[in-house]
Amino acid sequence: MHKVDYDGHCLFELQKSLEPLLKGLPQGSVPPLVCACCACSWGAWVSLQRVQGSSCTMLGHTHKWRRGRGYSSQILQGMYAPRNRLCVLICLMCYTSLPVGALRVEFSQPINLDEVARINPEVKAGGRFAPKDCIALQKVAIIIPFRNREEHLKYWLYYLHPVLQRQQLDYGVYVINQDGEEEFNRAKLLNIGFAEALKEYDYDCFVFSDVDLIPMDDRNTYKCYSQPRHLSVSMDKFGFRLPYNQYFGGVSALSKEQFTKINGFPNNYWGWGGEDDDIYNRLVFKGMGISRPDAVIGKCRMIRHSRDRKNEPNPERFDRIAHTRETMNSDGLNTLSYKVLRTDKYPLYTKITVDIGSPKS
Ligand SMILES: [Mn+2]
Repeated sequence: MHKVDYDGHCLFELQKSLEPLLKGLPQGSVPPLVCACCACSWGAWVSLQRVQGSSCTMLGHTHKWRRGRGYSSQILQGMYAPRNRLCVLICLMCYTSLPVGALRVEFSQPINLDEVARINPEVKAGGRFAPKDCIALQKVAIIIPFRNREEHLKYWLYYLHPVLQRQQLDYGVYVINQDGEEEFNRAKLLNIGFAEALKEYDYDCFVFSDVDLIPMDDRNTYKCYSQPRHLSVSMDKFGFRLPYNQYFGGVSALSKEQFTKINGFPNNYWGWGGEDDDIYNRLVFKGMGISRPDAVIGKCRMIRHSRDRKNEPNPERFDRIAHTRETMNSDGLNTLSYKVLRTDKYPLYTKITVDIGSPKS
């Protein structure tokens, strides 16, 4: 089967759509070539064109062809237009809009989640989505460590669901809620998210996101790369720059393979700070490097807030970071223990409330 990859996000089953078109071709026609993918918002699925020099003649199309804005002759020339041959122009997801670039992100209006669900009708219970008309290249679980940040979560859902759909991901949103009053443990919650999401679906990519970080450009794709990905590279909080080169906090993406290779994240960073540097060390010790979007695409906003109660800076963090190499094999996925207290499937996310124990246990 021919498969076409549009910007790495979605596979389109070309053969099926083409069959009726190919049947109508005159005898002795040269086999068609796939010559372009277009980001279209103009109504055609697949069209068959004869390319002669710089001009294209449309020979047929699957349905609802409408010659709209951005007609494709220049796209054809730019990409792959052999002379005098038939050419198949493919429009993917014609009824879904694709990423648009810079987004306006602000936090002044209160968000009503019923309204957010209403404007995202394709998002299924528990915050699941998959494109209807093509096969997403990655199955992405988005893991959000959480406690008492309902207002931030509303903004996250309001901004991210439309973005993730435009990115054509097969995704699910998992909010991992730490029960009780113990110090917050971000990295352990992320480990739990990994384990719990995998019980539900065969995810191959995991995006770990703080609840208060919103991308300002939807070309910052929430998917995995050949190297672990750091997505929140230019945060407003840090003057839209990386605070330091090794910084891996905020939003990151690891494939299932990358995550298991480092034995997951540490379970024993209680309170604020350090766990992201430990994760960075783990990646480096396993021979991996960090991939990042550029500083424009990587812009994001953090919702301003005061320090949470029970998330004080962890005084042990510097000592722990200094020993990642010795501790990473005996602290992580292989020693993860917790108890799920309840699972709630809301229209826009799955909330898993967990007892994660305490530093002494
Ligand atoms: Mn924050």
